[in-house]
Amino acid sequence: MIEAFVGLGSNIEDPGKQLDTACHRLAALPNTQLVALSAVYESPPMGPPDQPWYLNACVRLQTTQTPESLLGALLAIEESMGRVRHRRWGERCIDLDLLLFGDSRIQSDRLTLPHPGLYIRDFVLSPLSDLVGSEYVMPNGVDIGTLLAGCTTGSLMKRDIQLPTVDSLGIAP
Ligand code: A4P
Ligand code: MG
Repeated sequence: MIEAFVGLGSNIEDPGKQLDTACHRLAALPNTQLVALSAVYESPPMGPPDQPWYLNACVRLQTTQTPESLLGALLAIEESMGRVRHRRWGERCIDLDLLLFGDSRIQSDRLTLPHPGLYIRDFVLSPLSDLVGSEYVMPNGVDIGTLLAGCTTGSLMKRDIQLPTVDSLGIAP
């Protein structure tokens, strides 16, 4: 089993509900267990400012899939949830980013690992920190706490939105 982390984001069509639905679909992936979920965070959009604020979260998976097959599964979930690509960094009902896949480093047309935005986005680092702790050392050799201190936006807020529990997803580790 390889450990993988997936970042979830949504800013249209009831974002809290979208994150909930995505968690259920991630938990149903073949050869994969969803073992932990972060809190939910809200932040202003990175990118075009004329779009709603985002909700973000992160989940921890254990999987025997390959990175490429897991990415394909994430894109299939996005499609099944009706994602339409409008513009770069634009509004989306669901975005599923493969943040880390074990210690894989990949740079291909289709997949970059670790995810290129990982080290500089508080809306990715804070939920990830919920799952691994702020002292966790990232593949670039820097711990999450230090990376978070270097993020400039400072507008991230934890929201009182409950994602499903691992038990309620029916797949207790
Ligand atoms: N791709 C390559 N590597 C990966 C990976 N590690 N995980 C490729 C996921 N996908 C990866 O993705 C385009 C292609 O990236 C995929 O087909 C896949 O083959 P996309 O989701 O269609 O494109 P995008 O999301 O519009 O662009 P980009 O640059 O991936 O944006 P991000 O990084 O996903 O950021 N503001 C806030 N506050 N919170 C957010 O979550 N998200 C974004 C999008 C913009 N602003 C935001 C947020
Ligand atoms: Mg994406």
